[in-house]
Amino acid sequence: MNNELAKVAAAIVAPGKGILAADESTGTIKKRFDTIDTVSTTDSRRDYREMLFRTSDAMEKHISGVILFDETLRQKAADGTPLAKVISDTGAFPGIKVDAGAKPLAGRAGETVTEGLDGLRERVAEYVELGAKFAKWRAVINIGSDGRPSHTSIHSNAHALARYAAICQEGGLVPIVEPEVLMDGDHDIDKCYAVTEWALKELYQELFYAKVELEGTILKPNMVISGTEAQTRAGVEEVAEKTVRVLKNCVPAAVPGICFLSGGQSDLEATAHLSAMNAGYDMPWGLSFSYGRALQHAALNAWGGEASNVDAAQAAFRKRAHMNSLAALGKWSEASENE
Ligand code: 5MM
Repeated sequence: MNNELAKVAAAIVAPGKGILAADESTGTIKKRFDTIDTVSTTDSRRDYREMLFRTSDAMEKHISGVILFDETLRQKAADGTPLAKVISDTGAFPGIKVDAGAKPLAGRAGETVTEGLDGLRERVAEYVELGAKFAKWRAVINIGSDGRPSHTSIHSNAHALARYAAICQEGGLVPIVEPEVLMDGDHDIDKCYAVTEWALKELYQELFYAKVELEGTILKPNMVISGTEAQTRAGVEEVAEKTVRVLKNCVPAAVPGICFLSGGQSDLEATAHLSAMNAGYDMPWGLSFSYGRALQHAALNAWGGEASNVDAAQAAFRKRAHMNSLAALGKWSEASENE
């Protein structure tokens, strides 16, 4: 077992800590900036992300790792300090998204397979030089009444995740494996359970075949949740119970940590669900967050692209980081939001 990888993975899920997912690709961050009427440029992306990484109290106390896009890992703060150093100075690990995105899966309309394995060994070596300690690869699984997901989608994505994870471990990065079952659709929570179970069973089978050491990995899954257009929506306790049940059925205890994506849940839903799981269940792994939107949404809106709003935006980020830290400890309640 590679002890260094195991140490980093364990530190990512230290009690009350979780990950800030700030790895939006250029297209996605433009969409986010469009919502606040801000032009996405190299500098505006740098200013926004630097503002988050320099949020005192949030980073040091609640954030163990930050997932970056390639551009950000190479960028310097306004004062010339590499952004990776700004992050590591707070005690958090810089991480890197290494996939090249979800691309159409030939022969399977509406489904994708995540690409990016070509040249990955060489990129991992460079990212280690640039200071990254962990990596992330996101697979996207769609649910649809037209037979989605197909076995091809589940299998191809799990296979790619396992090949990515093995290359990362060989090169010295902790792989975060992210098989995201999307919330999009009118399916109920039990359909989400069934598809999540299938995706996770296939993933751990492929990780085994690829000889990935589970102690040096982190899982980033979706929660088991109703589709966004579902006629009835499962409540917090049902989401917590079914999510913990599927994870206990599929994820070996050797995995040190599970950090959820937020997937389009509201900020409060993402926090409430995580807290209910940690408060109500004994689990063999650390259970925390790796949120993008649910950590950044309030801060992005408060910032609005204006330097004069930096204090308000940092206060908004600090608050969501604190609330999700409480949730990772199972200590959040609605009252916490007003304290
Ligand atoms: C932050 O968004 C990440 C990058 O998305 P694109 O590759 O589409 O630009 C995304 O992978 C993210 O890390 C996860 O989906 C979790 O983010 P959310 O917003 O679902 O918590």
